[in-house]
Amino acid sequence: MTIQTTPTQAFAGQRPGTSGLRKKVSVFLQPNYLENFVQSLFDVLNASAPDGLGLHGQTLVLGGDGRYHNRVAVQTILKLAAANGVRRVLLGQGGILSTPAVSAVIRAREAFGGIVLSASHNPGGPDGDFGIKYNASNGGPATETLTEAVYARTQTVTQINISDAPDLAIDTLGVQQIETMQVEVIDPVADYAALMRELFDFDLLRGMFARGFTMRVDAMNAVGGPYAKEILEGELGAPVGTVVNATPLPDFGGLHPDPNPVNAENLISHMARSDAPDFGAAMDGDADRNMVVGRNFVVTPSDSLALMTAHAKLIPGYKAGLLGVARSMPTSAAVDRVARALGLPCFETPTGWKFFGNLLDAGRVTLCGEESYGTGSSHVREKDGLWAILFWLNLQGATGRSVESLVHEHWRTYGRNYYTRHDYEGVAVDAANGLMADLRAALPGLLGRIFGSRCVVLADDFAYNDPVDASVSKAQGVRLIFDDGARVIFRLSGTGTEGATLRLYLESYEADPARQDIPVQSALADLAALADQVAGIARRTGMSGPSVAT
Ligand code: VG1
Ligand code: CO
Repeated sequence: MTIQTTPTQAFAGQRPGTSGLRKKVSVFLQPNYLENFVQSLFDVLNASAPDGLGLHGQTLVLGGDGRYHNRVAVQTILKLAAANGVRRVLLGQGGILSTPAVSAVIRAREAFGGIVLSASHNPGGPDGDFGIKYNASNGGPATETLTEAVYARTQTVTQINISDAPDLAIDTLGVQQIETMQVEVIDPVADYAALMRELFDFDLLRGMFARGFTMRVDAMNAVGGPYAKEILEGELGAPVGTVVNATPLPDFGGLHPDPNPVNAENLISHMARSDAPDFGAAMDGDADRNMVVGRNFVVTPSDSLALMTAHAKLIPGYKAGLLGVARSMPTSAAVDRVARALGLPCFETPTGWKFFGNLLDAGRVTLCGEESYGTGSSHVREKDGLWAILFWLNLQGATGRSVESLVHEHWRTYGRNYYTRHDYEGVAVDAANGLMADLRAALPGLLGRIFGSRCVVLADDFAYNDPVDASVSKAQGVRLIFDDGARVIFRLSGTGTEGATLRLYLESYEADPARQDIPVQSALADLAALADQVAGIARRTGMSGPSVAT
C-alpha cells in the first residue's frame, strides 16, 4: 500500500451548519465530495495545531449512526487519515458510535478529536441525508472558528492525500495497521456505559426493574438501540423487549428518527393505552436527542431541563449541586425560574450544542438543554439521549413518583411555561430569507407595540457574546418578548437539506394552577396568530399552517 496524491476541485456549499455538513446522500456520493471535506479538515487541523505537529502522532475517534453510506465513508476516512499523519484511529465496531459516545471516547482516551458520521434526526437511506461533523479534544462540536476555517479550505483545496490500501475489517475488535497508522476497533458501548455507571444509581435502577417497573424505549431503528439494550436490558435487568426498534438500520426502517410526538407517534399511542408501561422514551438517529413520556403525557424538552435542574441533587452524579445551567435562546424560560430560585447562574446561548462547550469547559455550567429534545451535562460535550432517559428513570426511582406527577408538581411550584415549536418545512429559500429580512427591518417599530393585552418589551435579533472566549455570534434569531413573559421567536433551520425551514417558537407563562392544563396549541393560538400578523407567514410561504407542530 502507498499514499497517493490526487488532484481535486472545490465543491460549492461545503459550509457546516448548526451541526456539521449535512447533504443528500446523492450529493455525498459525488466523486471526491467526502474526500474534499475531510482533506480540508485535516489540512486545517495540521496547520492549526499549536505544537506545529498537527495530527502527527495524534489519535482520532471515528464512528457514526449506521445510516446509509456510513460503512463506505468510514473506509474512505481511514485511508485519508492514514495519508495525513494521524497515528491512531479508535473506530467504533462496524463503524458505529453514537454522538454522545464519540464525545465520551474522546474524553476518556484523551484523543485529539473525533469524526461523527451522522445527519442526526434527518431521514436516512439512499434518498435520505448523510452528514459529517468534527469534535475537538474536549469531546464537543468544533467551534464556528474551526468550521469556518474548514469551509474556507474546501474552497481552495487542490489535492487529496489518500492511501490505496484495501478496506479494513471494521467488524472485528482489535488492532490493524494501514500505512503507519493503527486502527483499533473498539466496543462502541463500553466507555459510554462506564460513564453512566458513575453518574446514576444503578443499584436503585436494578431494584426498580426487579420490582416490576415497566418501560418502553423506542430507538427508532437508529444507533441508540445497542446502547439502550446493553445498559437497560443487559446491565439493569429490564425485561427483553423494553427497547424496541433496537437494531440500527441504514434507512432507519423508513422511520424519521426524530423523537417528537409527531415522528415517534408509535410510542405516543403506546403510552396512551390502558396497559401502558410506567415510562416511555425515544432517541434520534445519533442518540443525542431524547423524548420523555409518561402515561399519556409528553414532557416538553424545556420542562425536562427545568425539572432536571430542580432535582439534580437526587442523582448521584450531581449530588454536590450544579455550577450553573444553560439553555439555547429559543428554549423556554422554565429553567430560568428554577435557576433563580436556586441561586444558579443561567446562560442563554444560540441554537446548537457547540455554544455550550466553552461554558462547560470553563466550569460555569453543569446542565444544558435545547427545546429540540436535547439535554445533556458536563459528563460529555454533546447532548445525550440515553443519559437523559437514565436521569428521568433515576429521578422516578429516587422520588417514587411518576413522570406526570413530577411535572404537575413542578408547574404548581414554578408556574407553567406553555411552549410549542411550529416548523414550516420546504419553504422556498427566497421567501424564507425575505421573511426574516423584513422582520429584522421591522424590529424598531415593534418595540412598545401593543397586541391585545400584551406589550412588546424587547424586539431584537439575538446576538451572543461568549463570556469565555469573547467571540460574538450575530443574527441568531428574531425575538419578540412581551411584558407578561410571553415570547415569539423566528429563525431559519441550519440542519435541513431541502429548501428552507422556518422555525417559529411560541411561549407563554401561566402561574395560576387552575389554568395550567389547557391543551398547548390552544393556549398558544393567540401568539401563533400574532406571529402570522407580524411576519406574514401564511402569505409568504403559501402554507396555511405549520408542517409540524410539537
Ligand atoms: C436543530 C435544532 C437544534 C439542534 C440541531 C442539531 O437545528 O433546532 O436545537 O442543536 O438541530 O441537533 P436547526 O438549525 O435545524 O434548528 V441534532 O440531534 O440534528 O445534531
Ligand atoms: Co441528533
